Amino acid sequence: MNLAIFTGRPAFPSPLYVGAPIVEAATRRRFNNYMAGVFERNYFTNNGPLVQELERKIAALHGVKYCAAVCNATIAQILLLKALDLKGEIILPSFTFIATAHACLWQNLTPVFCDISPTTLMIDPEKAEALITPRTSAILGVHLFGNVCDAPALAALAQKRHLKLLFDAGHAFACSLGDRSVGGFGNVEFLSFHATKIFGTFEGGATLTNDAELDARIKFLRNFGFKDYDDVEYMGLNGKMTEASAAMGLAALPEVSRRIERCQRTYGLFRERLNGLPGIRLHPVGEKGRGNFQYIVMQIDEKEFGVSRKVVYRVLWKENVMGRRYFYPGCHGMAFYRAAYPTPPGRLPVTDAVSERILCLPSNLKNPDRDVARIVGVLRAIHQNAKEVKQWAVQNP
Ligand code: T4K
Repeated sequence: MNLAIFTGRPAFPSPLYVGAPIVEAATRRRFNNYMAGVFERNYFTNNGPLVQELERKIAALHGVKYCAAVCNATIAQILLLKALDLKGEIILPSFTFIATAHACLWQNLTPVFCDISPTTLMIDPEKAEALITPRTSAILGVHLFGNVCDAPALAALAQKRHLKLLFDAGHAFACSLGDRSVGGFGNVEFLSFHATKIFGTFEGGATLTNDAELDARIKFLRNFGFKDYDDVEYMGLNGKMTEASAAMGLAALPEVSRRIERCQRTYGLFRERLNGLPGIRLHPVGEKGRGNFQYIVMQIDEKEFGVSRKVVYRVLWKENVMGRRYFYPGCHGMAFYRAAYPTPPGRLPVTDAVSERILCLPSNLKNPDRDVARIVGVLRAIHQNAKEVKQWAVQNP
């Protein structure tokens, strides 16, 4: 049997990750040139010229008036929640990266977790409406896996109930719903430029808004709240982006379309090869607008596939295919939130079910044709040897 759990020989000699895009030679050259300028100027942070240039370009790319670049998306979210001076409760999906929930707590907001749609895997506006109370101050939608959530329905709801509307666009760089780009939905959105994103600046993030006052407040807040050299107007923090991160961003920006095309091609290869394999469903990307294909996500139906996601995940790791369970078990299922903000069992049925089935596949492959064929070969072998694989899992807990 052709599986490492039985033969001891993994399909891939070195691990394949869900992770950072391969940085192109041209990007590396441009980065070195930008950095030469940074050393020439001897100016490394505190709203430098490269940060400002990056902000202009990111705003233009997303068709919004204002962009504030910061050191990461978690800080972007903390800053914008503070800038909006939100209080009470905030409604957000539990099916997201933990930072989305944590950042709310830094503004003393109570997170109220909302279930997701089984089709989009993003916040369900109808379920969000049912969670509104007199203490609710905002709804926070999350655009996941390179798709845009139902922002128009959330906008109608926020307007009807006089709530602020924000979006975590950490996964949605350069994405759109129809022809409406991410960045212009709600009061404000924020992006992540973490190394593992389609557009990365090592660490980094940004807020996007068409509200001049809000943008100005975020920019004060990211610089300790300084109004001028000797006075602070707000309780700010240090959220500044460095010139080195901005250099990386400016160097990578010309490649974003090609990166998306490469990811889309890899996604297409997976779709082709997975076709006909029972119990595996590839999550659609870009069906309602422009997607960025940075995450290749599948759901595994244990009954049809023969083996649970939990076991598939373990076998793939043995094969050096480092899939990730984004976002298992959902924020509400993590120890801290179970203790501090317990969610009654069964209140988030779709989140619970999906987080048991989800698996993200490696997407930044050096040789996509060869690697996709081999990854899918491993999945087929698991399915074909389901009984033995399950026995192995029981014997090797
Ligand atoms: N909102 C959403 C929806 C998010 O997904 C995130 C972050 C945020 C907000 C917050 O954004 P930031 O504050 O981070 O800007 C990773 C990332 O660290 C995190 O940014 C990302 N989402 C999340 C989905 O993934 P981990 O804990 O899974 O990271 P780690 O170290 O396990 O790495 C993930 C994979 O990437 C591994 O397979 C290794 C690979 N990798 C990692 C690094 C650091 C690389 O290939 N190159 C690298 O440089 O969180």
